[in-house]
Amino acid sequence: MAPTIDMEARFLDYVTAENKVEPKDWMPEGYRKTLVRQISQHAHSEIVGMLPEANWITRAPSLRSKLILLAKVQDEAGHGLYLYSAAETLGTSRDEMIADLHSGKAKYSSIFNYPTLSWADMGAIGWLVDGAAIQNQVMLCRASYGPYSRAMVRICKEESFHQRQGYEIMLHLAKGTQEQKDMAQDALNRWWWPSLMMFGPSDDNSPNSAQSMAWRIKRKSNDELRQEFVDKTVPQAKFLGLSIPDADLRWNEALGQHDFGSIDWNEFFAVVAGNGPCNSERIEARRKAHAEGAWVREAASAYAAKQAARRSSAAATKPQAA
Ligand code: BYC
Repeated sequence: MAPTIDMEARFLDYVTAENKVEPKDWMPEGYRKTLVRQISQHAHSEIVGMLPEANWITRAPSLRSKLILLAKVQDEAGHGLYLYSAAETLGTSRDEMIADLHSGKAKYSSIFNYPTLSWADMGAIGWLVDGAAIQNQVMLCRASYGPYSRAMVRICKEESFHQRQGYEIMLHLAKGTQEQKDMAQDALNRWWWPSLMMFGPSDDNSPNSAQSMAWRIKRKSNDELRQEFVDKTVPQAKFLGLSIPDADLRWNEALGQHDFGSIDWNEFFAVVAGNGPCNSERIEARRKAHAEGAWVREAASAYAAKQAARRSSAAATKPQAA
């Protein structure tokens, strides 16, 4: 049935009244496409995001930190799986989504284009990257699409643990020797601006925001969330005794928030266009892992087919009740 203007208007009223949309409900094609784009990009980010952290599992400085990092990286895999499942409810297959990541058609978060050069980067990622992710994702727990919002509730709980894990590493280093403090400062210097870029382009340059907010997918704008993140993170850096690498950062009494310097949008758009420093390495690692996992997918499908055949032959031979 072709959608009518009336159906679109009723849909808008429905989501404006804070009702959840479920997979079998009618929805505008643009709503479906926006969700597939955003949720699959989010899923890809979780999976690609495992790579820079996995780089440090074998080099974690203690058994305790190794176990925690391992658990965190496994959590990211889980987040990717909840999100791929949520996107599948919109009628897109996981194979299609993964093929789009591997071909470069689908994006993943710009932040995972940067290399992890020292152990302090594990702290900076947890503190800043997971901190930015929580800032953005708490609003997504109220997204109008039911499967996405429910996946986000669990993801946010785990992200809070990740953020604390990162802050603990930073605290340890910042209160340690001068060399450790320098490592922590260097990590903050390198991750600060890319973390601010995670929130996406500024509001006047964000083509999807207005419609996504009208549909109650996004609940706050990119700039609003970025500002909240800066205001929350500045006192945390102060507590660590580290300096945020921004000469223009200062408290604005009149506005009750921090002013901060301008983001290098040329760098952001270059990364998003596929020219990030680690993009080819990340995509190559994902392609390789997918190819090497083919036998697992084949074995799982063969097992599922065998179980289904057993169930149907058992049903056929079961004596019928009189
Ligand atoms: N990176 O109109 P806009 C994590 C794209 S995982 C790359 O504002 P929208 C973690 C955007 O897709 C964190 N691309 O878009 C994992 C759009 O592209 P199209 C991931 C970006 O969607 C492991 C274009 O730019 N979080 O935390 O309204 C370990 C215009 O932007 C980025 C999510 O995915 C970017 N940073 O708003 C540790 C959250 N920003 O139209 C941690 C869910 C923008 O050409 N996503 N683009 O396809 C969202 O909330 C929204 O999609 C965004 C962007 C706020 C990111």
